[in-house]
Amino acid sequence: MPRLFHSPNSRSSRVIAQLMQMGHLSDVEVVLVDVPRQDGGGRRDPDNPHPEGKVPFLITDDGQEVRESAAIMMYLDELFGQPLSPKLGSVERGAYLSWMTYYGGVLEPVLVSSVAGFEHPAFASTFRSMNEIGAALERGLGDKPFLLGEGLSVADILMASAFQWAPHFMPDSAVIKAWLNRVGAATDSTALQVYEAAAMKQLGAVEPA
Ligand SMILES: N[C@@H](CCC(=O)N[C@@H](CS)C(=O)NCC(=O)O)C(=O)O
Repeated sequence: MPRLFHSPNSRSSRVIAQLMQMGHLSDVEVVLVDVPRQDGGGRRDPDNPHPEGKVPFLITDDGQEVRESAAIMMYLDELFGQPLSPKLGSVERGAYLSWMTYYGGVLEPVLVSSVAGFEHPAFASTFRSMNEIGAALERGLGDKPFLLGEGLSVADILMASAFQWAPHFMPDSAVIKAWLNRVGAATDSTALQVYEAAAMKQLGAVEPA
């Protein structure tokens, strides 16, 4: 069974959301680990094998290490028969790969720099800004309910997670807000919250006094 290193209410929560959506949460061993939190709480967990102590982190059945949310989400989707992504050779495949790499290559750095209030010409010329991200999402969505068409995909779960984490940086766009609402409605946020609350409690219980 693959082992997923997860810390509740963190970037690994979207992997839990994906596994729930696919109905395969019980097919992965979820190992709860602590991480340092923005509020000064938490700690680097010695039980987390990620070389920098981050989550999510996946160890496959063959002992291979997979890092980065997008890679882990694509790996797990493929492992369980691609219920949440277009198959190889299908027309949406290019858009799917684009969104999955756009997340880590552009959205995450731009969002974090916005949250940090960091500005630099070299940064802006490399990644652009939240304005371009808003435009890319509006253009990508067009009239479609989800990024790749009629159905929810891991691209929606990953891209939307950024704005679920930082709602105040959500582009001021009716199209994007409606999409985020659709992603929320298509996923079971209550089940995730219940899972995360229990995980938080469990994690607290294993922390040293
Ligand atoms: N780009 C990475 C980011 C991973 C990341 O920064 N995770 C945070 C959790 S929200 C973490 O583990 N922080 C702990 C630390 O920085 O030590 C991904 O999406 O997988």
